[in-house]
Amino acid sequence: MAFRWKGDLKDHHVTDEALWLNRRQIIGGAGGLALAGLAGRARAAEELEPNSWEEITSYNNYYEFGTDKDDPKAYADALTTEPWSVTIDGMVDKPGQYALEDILSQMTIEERIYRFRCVEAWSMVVPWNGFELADLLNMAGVQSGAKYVAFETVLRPEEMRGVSYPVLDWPYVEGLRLDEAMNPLTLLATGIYGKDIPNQNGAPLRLVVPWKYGFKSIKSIVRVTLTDSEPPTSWNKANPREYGFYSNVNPQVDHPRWSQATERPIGGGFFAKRKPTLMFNGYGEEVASLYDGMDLSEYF
Ligand SMILES: Nc1nc2c(c(=O)[nH]1)N[C@H]1C(S)=C(S)[C@@H](COP(=O)(O)O)O[C@H]1N2
Ligand SMILES: [Mo]
Repeated sequence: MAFRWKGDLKDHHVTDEALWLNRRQIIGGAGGLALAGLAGRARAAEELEPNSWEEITSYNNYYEFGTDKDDPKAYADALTTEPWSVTIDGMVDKPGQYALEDILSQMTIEERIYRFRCVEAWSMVVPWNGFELADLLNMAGVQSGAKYVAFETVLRPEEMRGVSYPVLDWPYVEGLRLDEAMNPLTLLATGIYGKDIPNQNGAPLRLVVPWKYGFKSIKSIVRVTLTDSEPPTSWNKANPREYGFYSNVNPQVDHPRWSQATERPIGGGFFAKRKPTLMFNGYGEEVASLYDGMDLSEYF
């Protein structure tokens, strides 16, 4: 079913977190998980307590706007996100430049509450709105030889003050194996708390892969390419010893400079009790089989 997200949003006046919480309570009380106008999906993660809008939108990583956690909120507004189009190319039946509006008119927007865990050992819980990456790939028609999906962030030096510094090799790029990309947990997010996704979180379209570290969730995507070889990824290029292609959340594999066994939930205060990190960020039941037979300390 087609769902015109932006139009519906304005109609429903979903303006803040309090309203969102209230709406969930009402719907929860009626005994259903499905949200009004949204196809809901029962997940253990739905029971997580989400972080506040303020926390989710003011402690960010988006190096195109600076390397400090508060830079994206301060500077990402400079990015023009309308109009927006995404080039889908490589091993697909229908390559081309797709207007985001046209893509959205064919996608079903859902709400998914996912654990989000960063490699620097902090974590949040985010109520995303988005659609399954698999739906976009199926729309473009994946050819039989394709094995990987490569993603690219927009590169606009005149709007992105951080790209004049060579902290990463711009544009930011990421990749997934095709089966990871097709997994129903993998989302392309367009919103948070029922509102349009703010620029600092990757407007208008960003990847969310809940069993992987945060840096896999590439922001402001302009290109999706199907390939038969493993694509380069920004953090792996910058430091291959510290960041692998897979980047699955794994408490047993430490980052060379810090332990990955526990995490600090954002919002609990800096001295809040650290929590043990869960294998695959708690999504093992859904994704562990993707890695059967692989040595995850080698393929980290
Ligand atoms: N284009 C781009 N995407 C990016 C990044 C970036 O610097 N540039 N940072 C990554 C990292 S390291 C993290 S932890 C997450 C942060 O997402 P959030 O700000 O929505 O929490 O975005 C990822 N996506
Ligand atoms: Mo990160």
